[in-house]
Amino acid sequence: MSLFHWIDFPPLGDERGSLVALEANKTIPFEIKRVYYIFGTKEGVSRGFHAHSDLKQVAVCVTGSCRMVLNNGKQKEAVWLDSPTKGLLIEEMVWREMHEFSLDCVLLVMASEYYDESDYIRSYDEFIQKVGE
Ligand code: T46
Repeated sequence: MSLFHWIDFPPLGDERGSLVALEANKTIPFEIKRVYYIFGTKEGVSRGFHAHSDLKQVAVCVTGSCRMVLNNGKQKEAVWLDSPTKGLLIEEMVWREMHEFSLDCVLLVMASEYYDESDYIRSYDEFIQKVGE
């Protein structure tokens, strides 16, 4: 199971500024069923601490930055999300934690499935057991 892939979003800029267009099954490699965004995260607060059994997501910091730590049970890597033209593709069975949100951070996430709490694995011990199966 791969940890993550970066997707470069082509900036459609002109003299007025920049624009990014994201299309399902094109720029984003799945049918987008849900979009959510995280903003106003308080200083020093971390989020995430879970994996998903069956969910693909692309996350992009449209403003500001945060650090994401990804772990598939075999490898662990930290990446900075700090560009509105770089999306992070995270597939299923990857433990994720988000730290060091800048005060202006807006983390936009496109998801391949509707919200389903039963898809979350919120216990790290359970996650390690499942990836070992
Ligand atoms: C993820 C990371 C990057 C909903 O009702 N609908 C939704 O679509 C979402 C995403 C959340 N919620 C509810 C569930 C909780 O009561 O919103 C509350 C906060 O969610 P959570 O604690 O899971 O938020 P994060 O920031 O820890 O994780 C989120 C996503 O849930 C998760 O899928 O990969 O961002």
